[in-house]
Amino acid sequence: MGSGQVSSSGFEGQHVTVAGLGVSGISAARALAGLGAVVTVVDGGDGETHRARAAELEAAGVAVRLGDAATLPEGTELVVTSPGWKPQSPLFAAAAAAGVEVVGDVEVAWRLRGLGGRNAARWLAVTGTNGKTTTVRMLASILEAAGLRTAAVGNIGTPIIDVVLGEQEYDVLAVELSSYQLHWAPSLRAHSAAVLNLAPDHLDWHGSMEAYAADKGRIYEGNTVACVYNAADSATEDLVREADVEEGCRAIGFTLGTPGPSQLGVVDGILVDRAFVQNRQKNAQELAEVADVNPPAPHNIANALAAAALARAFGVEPKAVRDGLRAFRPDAHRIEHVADVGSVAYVDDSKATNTHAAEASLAAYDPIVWIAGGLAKGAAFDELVSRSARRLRGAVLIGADRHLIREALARHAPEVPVVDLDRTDTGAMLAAVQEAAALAEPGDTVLLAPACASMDMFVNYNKRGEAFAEAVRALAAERA
Ligand code: UMA
Repeated sequence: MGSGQVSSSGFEGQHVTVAGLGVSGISAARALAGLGAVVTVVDGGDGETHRARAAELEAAGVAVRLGDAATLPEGTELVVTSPGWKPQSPLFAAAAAAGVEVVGDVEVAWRLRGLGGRNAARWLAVTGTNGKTTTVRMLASILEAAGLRTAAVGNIGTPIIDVVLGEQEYDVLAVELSSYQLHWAPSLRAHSAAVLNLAPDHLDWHGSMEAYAADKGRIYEGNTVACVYNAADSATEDLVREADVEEGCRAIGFTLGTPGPSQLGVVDGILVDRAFVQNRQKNAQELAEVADVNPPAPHNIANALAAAALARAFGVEPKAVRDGLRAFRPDAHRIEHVADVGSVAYVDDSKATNTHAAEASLAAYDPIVWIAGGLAKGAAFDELVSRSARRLRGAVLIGADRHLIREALARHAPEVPVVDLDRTDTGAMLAAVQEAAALAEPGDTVLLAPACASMDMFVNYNKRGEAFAEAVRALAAERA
């Protein structure tokens, strides 16, 4: 960081409290201390990991207070929160009482953007209940294919402050934003943004579906070129209508059917653009073939169309859309075929952390032995279970909130055999796979699609997926 930046950031000498000692809190604390702020990090945790992280930050001149997430440090002038902290947290009530502003790390990144003349790259932003990580990665792949300097950042795991303040220069950023991050980023103004879909999720954090939708809708505020919505999900279009955008910014829909004017869609196996073409009443531009999308499942084609719309809004040529989609490789743990053991397929969709995502993967197989459960985050399971019931051979339930799924199964699929694993330790996955194998018949699919978050049993959904794959390998070895 050059001294020019330090003198112009506005943070020097400011007393900043950073809430959270996780990925975003560490990034924010380091960056703000580097800009001359007087930083204190607070965190409710006080375990070994927290202490190790605290020691590292303290060595970098940051004060850390563990084990108390409620008291506002004396003299705080600004609170920078990590996304996971609920708005009702006592720390924020204390901040409000003291007249202290609370913002998120994304807001800080937005305010620092272009500081010292660097990294004023425009942001193409993506949110939605499901598909955002895939879409952002597809978008980055397309932008790269167009020869642009870009990165996939944000909720995907790379703290955006690090990118904005980093040494590397970018032309444009593909930014994944969660509803939490959007809640705490009031002045964010993306070049263009997409809301992929809206289904109940994180209701414990937001308090209601309305509040969740309103936070998602913030992504469209101040867009300059395009607000991209899902034509099959009217709630996303409603959010565009409600947004206050720059003069001339357009609403662009994506659809798995034939696109109308100002839409991208699919005609005879071809992804076509009727939005960013001359005379869109009559013309359509071919972008890629459905077969270029990896994997070409319906929800993923929708993701590809949203990514293509954002890239086209940024001026990317059709050929780069095709090349970028072809070069894209999907994430691990997203409907990933792990192995066949006997004549049973084992599929890992650990990434299905909510009911909407689980429903998409349950729709893809028949018959299924379903491994589900974890942290429900305020969700209800009746719709998911009633829609999927006829495809279920059996269910194996794990995790803290498994009783909610068990009750929904009892209501809507009483004939489906259920194994309720009364344990939340990491080793429970091995037992779950064994139980699922016992229920499965030749030709079935054992599908890990938890419909819940993983943090009651695992560090994250990657670790949950890895535990599943390991258990499947153990099963294969046992049966070899
Ligand atoms: N903590 C408290 N009190 C609280 C809540 C948390 O003290 O009330 C502390 C915890 O002890 C922990 C820290 O805060 O030390 C964790 O903060 P965090 O939960 O905000 O997590 P980070 O490690 O900072 O990661 C966050 C995102 N996590 C969440 O939004 C929950 C990551 O998204 C993101 O990749 C990262 O910032 C970088 O931007 C993860 C996620 O699960 C992947 N996102 C949700 C999703 O995609 O559904 C929204």
